[in-house]
Amino acid sequence: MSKFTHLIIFGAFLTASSAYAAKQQEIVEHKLLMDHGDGHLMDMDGGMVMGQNKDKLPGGCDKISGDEEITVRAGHKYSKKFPGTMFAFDKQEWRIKPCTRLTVHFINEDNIRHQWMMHGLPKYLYDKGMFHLEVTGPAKISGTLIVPKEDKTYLVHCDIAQHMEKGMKGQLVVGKGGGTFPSIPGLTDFAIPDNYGPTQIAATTSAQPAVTQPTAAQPLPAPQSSSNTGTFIIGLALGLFATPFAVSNFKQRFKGMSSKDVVIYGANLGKSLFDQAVHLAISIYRRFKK
Ligand SMILES: [Cu+2]
Repeated sequence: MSKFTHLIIFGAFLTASSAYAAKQQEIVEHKLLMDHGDGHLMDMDGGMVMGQNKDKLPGGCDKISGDEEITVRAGHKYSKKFPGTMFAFDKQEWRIKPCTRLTVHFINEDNIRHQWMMHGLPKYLYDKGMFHLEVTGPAKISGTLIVPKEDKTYLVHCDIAQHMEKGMKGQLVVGKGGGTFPSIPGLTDFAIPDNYGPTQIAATTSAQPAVTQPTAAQPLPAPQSSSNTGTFIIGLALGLFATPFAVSNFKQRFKGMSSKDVVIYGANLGKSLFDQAVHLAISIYRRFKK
């Protein structure tokens, strides 16, 4: 075989193997994290744990009641069952007994950054009341915390801009829980409901105000077909008034130009004016045809 044939075979092999690798989308596990103290761990590849706590007991817990592990998956594909969302966790609620030592394995399946961020923890144990896992995917990262004794519902979300608003939101319920959060996909009511129902379409076509819809969900009225023509006429009028100024401008502009350049310039200007005139004629014709 010639050198050239070898090269082609090698190239084909490379293409096939890289395509296979892309299809597999291997989950990288971030295990070797550097401990920065106060439960803050990170590595140079963007893996981060904040609020790690394996041994400090929250107030009221005599001992760790038990060890639990949950695996949370994050990705665009989990949002598909929730209309109007773009991102989601595979589950929207986790239930844990008080004083449990909880290890969260967070698997980000997207090729972007996601977080599993829990809020409302006691600040004497958790900086800013947060426990937080973060990684650029596809990757896996794990962290551990001890949940307090009180019955409480904790907000969990991804804090990357717009990810929570687009669906990456859930809640961790300790004991019986307490309180609810709005807009958790499939779980709680939306703070601002989206509307994909037929009433919306009916309201738009009949141009009658939909009484039942909140104002925030109201669509803008469809632009009137005549408004374009109106704008154009105003523009044309302005253009005519401005012509004397334009002429003096042109005189200065043509200084030093050869006659050929002036002719080309004029031809281009003439063409654009002609196009506009045609456009005007067509819109006027359409208007009267109705
Ligand atoms: Cu995210």
